[in-house]
Amino acid sequence: MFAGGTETEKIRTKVIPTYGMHCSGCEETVTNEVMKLEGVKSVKADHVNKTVTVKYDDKKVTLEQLKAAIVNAGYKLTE
Ligand SMILES: [Cu+2]
Repeated sequence: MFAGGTETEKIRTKVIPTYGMHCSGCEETVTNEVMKLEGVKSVKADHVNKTVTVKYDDKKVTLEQLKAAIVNAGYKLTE
């Protein structure tokens, strides 16, 4: 176990169902858009499973902002 982790930074992992991705190009588009947000640690878009998995610091960015970025990239959160 690492020492030195701070309690002020709280990393959450959220799997967001995302529709409209058809290829790795789409995954890249979504990833780039979500990565622009401050506090986002990593993004893994998966067009086969229709999910975007985001690791983020919930003190810096909200789930709503993550969802807005996905919509902004041109994809949908519901079928
Ligand atoms: Cu595509």
